[in-house]
Amino acid sequence: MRILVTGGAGFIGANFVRLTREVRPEVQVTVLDLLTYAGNVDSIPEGVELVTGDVADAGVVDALVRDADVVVHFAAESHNDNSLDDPWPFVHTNIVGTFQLLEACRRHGTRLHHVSTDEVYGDLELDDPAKFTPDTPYNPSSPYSSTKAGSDLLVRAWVRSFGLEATISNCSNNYGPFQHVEKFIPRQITNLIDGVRPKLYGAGLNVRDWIHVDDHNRAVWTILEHGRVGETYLIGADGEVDNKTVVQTLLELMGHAADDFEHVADRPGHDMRYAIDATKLREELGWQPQYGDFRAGLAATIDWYRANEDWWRPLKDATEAKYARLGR
Ligand code: NAD
Ligand code: TDX
Repeated sequence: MRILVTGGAGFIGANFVRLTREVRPEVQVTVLDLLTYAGNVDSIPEGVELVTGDVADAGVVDALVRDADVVVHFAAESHNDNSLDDPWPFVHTNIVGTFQLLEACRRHGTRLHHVSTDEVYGDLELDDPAKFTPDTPYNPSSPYSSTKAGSDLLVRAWVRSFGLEATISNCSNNYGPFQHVEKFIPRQITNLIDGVRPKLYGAGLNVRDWIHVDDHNRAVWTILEHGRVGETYLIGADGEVDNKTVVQTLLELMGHAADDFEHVADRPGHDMRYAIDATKLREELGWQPQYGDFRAGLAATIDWYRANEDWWRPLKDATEAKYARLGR
């Protein structure tokens, strides 16, 4: 099998390539990645073919899709704070890029798996007993989540109108190695390594449904192998935790007092809570998460950032300069 992985130099895509080498060594992997600020060649294991190019470039995409049996589409602009600062790259990559990929898959009759997010469903109240299901109406809040929602709708339309063989997954917040230091957990770990206090947006009551990146990527493989074409699968591991508790756990694991953090300005339009009901994935396809213990997963992630300072150090100053400009 020849598989094209878009965004394979980013956090989840690179972990997907690494997992694939481990669990499906016979699969031939090609990565298409623009190597934006979020892409890092050092995240891709040796021996994997990397094509540096734009998923919105029809010519590049057509040639790669023609040679692939399956496409897994991770490439995206992925950070909410950036989308509030400058939305255009999100429209370009998430909407136009997905469109070009869909057209190439249509021309060549290629199977596509589209990787998306739970943020397309908007947010939930803290005391709402509900979780997101595949029937929850789309209600995105930010330029990031609205462009991801738009890309999902394009995929659905290409399935229905053109018979494209595609599946979609919407996953909750991922953590693990190789995540950019702009994101919540790596930002606080690397701040603490640098002797800087963690920064909590607003009161820190917002809840995210954390899943280890390998559990996400194993679910993607499960959907590729057993998922029904045209279906949407929600991926989540029942990992709801509020941001303040995440920061306090990191502080404790790294040997600091539980109140050694600071509150900073809140994110505009900040979604309150995400929560995934993954019953369909669990019952129809038999997937189960392997990382049940979030605290242990955080400890392993801290160890990874401590051991891999060469990987994140070059990103840190520019990231914090951007946050200083945004007042966060
Ligand atoms: P990331 O920002 O770490 O990586 C994105 C990758 O895409 C980078 O390597 C970047 O260089 C590449 N890229 C950006 N624009 C491109 C373009 N025009 N052409 C080719 N490559 C381009 O993101 P991530 O956290 O790894 O997220 C991967 C996917 O998973 C995204 O589609 C995201 O919406 C989705 N997702 C992420 C999470 C999460 O918690 N991080 C949760 C659910 C879904
Ligand atoms: O310094 C911070 N302090 C803080 O309190 C940062 C960077 C974030 N936060 C808060 C905001 C969120 O409530 O932490 C939470 C997580 O923030 P992010 O890491 O920016 O993730 P989020 O906005 O929840 O989106 C993530 O999950 C869904 C990914 O970035 C998306 O790509 C994915 O679709």
